Amino acid sequence: MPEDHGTIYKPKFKDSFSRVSNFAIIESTLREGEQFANAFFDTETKIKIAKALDEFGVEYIELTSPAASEQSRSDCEAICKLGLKAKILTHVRCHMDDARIAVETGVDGLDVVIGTSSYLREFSHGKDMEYITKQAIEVITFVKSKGLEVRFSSEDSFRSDLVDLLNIYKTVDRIGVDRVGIADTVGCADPRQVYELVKTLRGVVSCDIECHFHNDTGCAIANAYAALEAGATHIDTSVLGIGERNGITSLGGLAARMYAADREYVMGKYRLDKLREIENLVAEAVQIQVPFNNYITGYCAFTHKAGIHAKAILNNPSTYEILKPEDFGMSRYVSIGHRLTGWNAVKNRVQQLSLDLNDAEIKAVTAQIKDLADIKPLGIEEVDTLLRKFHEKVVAPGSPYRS
Ligand code: HCA
Ligand code: CU
Repeated sequence: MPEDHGTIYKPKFKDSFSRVSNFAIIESTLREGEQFANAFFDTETKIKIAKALDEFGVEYIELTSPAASEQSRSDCEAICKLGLKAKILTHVRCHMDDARIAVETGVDGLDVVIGTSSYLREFSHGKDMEYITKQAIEVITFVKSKGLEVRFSSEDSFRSDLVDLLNIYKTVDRIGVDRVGIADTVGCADPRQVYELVKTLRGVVSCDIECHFHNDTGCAIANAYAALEAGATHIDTSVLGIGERNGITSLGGLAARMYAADREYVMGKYRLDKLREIENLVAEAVQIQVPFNNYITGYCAFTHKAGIHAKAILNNPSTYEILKPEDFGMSRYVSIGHRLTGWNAVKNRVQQLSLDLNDAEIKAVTAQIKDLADIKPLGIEEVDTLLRKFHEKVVAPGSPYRS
């Protein structure tokens, strides 16, 4: 077992559902998210997003490199001055020029990255492993000498040579790096590969392990979970998953996944009820809609439709809900104006409207709803009107329904 260097790696194999406890979020909306096609964050928007993420409780906020542009540098300084609880990191190339600029901004740490895959070595920076290792040592030693936290990560880790990777991680661990990072830059990895790589790495380094997953093939959340199961300690996220191409692990998706694994731990750490507000803020800033099927906040995330589901949900929501909507400041909706509806769901609406109908009458009006909904679905107002009219007829003197 790696020794504890005062980092957050503290394995707790209580049971199969709490193996993943003890993780931190490195929220990268203001770095990876800036690489999203639509993104342009002015200073005010960056500050609003940083404050909202801080309120949510993310442990780290990662910012675009101050070497990227003059505005990026001054925005980075401005965010450092906000006095947030979250630690502020900036993401820089593994290069002394960038590191020198970054350490002067007031950040708590640097996330340093360099490409180690054969593609990147050949088509991007053109450097060999010996050169990369030398440069990594120089940059890490420099950042540590300034008293700042430093992470070293390899871009495109899953297409890098395993021996090269483990060697460089061992070296940087030995010289006191705080975290090593694995990045699935192209979104090619699957959960099993992730588990194996992180498990292997866990056996050779004693520092924390950060993971970064792109979502090109839809595995970004599952990969993050597999990484935590294998001993990773930090996961990179962005709000709504925005990032390069189709993005990375989303903050809300990771929150949902981790909540399902250990609700108390996740609720104790994060203000889950703030998620919707943060997502709306970012969606508006980058001019997109929150997707209909988004984790937790998608418009139908807590809508139950089929009669059988509705009946069980009304008896006990856990029957068909792994996430409790109220924990996220959301509410459940039982949809009844359609051909799949059932009388139990209609009965619930009748009770909400305080209409006096018995079970036989509710079954009769349910049949009417189904007949009409076979032609077109009904909105809730239409259903309510129908229920009220039915009720009027039922209670009218001489009604055939009640004798
Ligand atoms: C990129 C860089 C990065 C870096 C990830 C990391 C990636 O290609 O834009 O620092 O861990 O996906 O490799 O976002
Ligand atoms: Cu990335």
